[in-house]
Amino acid sequence: MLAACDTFRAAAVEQLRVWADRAGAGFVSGKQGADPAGLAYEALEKARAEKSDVLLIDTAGRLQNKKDLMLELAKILRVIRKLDPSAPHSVLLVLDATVGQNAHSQVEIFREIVEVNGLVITKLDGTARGGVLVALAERFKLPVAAIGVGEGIDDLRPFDAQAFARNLLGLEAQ
Ligand SMILES: Nc1nc2c(ncn2[C@@H]2O[C@H](COP(=O)(O)OP(=O)(O)OP(=O)(O)O)[C@@H](O)[C@H]2O)c(=O)[nH]1
Ligand SMILES: [Mg+2]
Repeated sequence: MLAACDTFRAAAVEQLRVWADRAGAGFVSGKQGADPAGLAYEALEKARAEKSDVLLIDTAGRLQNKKDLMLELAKILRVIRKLDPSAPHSVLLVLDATVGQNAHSQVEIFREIVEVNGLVITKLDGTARGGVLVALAERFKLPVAAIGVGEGIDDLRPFDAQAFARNLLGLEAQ
């Protein structure tokens, strides 16, 4: 099930609804501007009631220097823990590879607010900056959960270190 907790950006909900439909997943959304934490709580209740295997809570993109938005992220965690103290079972930080070295400060600051335990690096198709992933892995010891190499449904791929390293060096896939 997908929960559209980016209630901030106007098109975010409809965009996610399309992906939920394509993937055959359940979908939970609220009004624009609704409290993301309250919505996440409702989504977790619904996912449990419907016995969904996985609930993905999509939160709004934010710059790490926006204090209120960072605190909002912490609130989402506090609120869903009222239903399940062990939630969330995974916190993935999605980084756009085109930001290059700026990714370091993003990971650093997000980790102070929430327990990030995996990275997703997108837009590796459009950049020669994929090397930042190596630096992040080395520095933060965070697993890379997935990489994005395009806009299609199959373009969010599991990360394969060997294949990624060969590609980075311009070697053929094995
Ligand atoms: N080429 C390419 N485009 C991508 C990739 N991942 C996402 N996009 C496109 O980038 C745009 C933004 O993607 P979103 O998924 O909305 O990004 P987001 O991280 O949710 O953005 P915010 O929530 O607004 O911060 C969309 O048009 C996507 O189709 C990728 O790996 N490669
Ligand atoms: Mg988004």
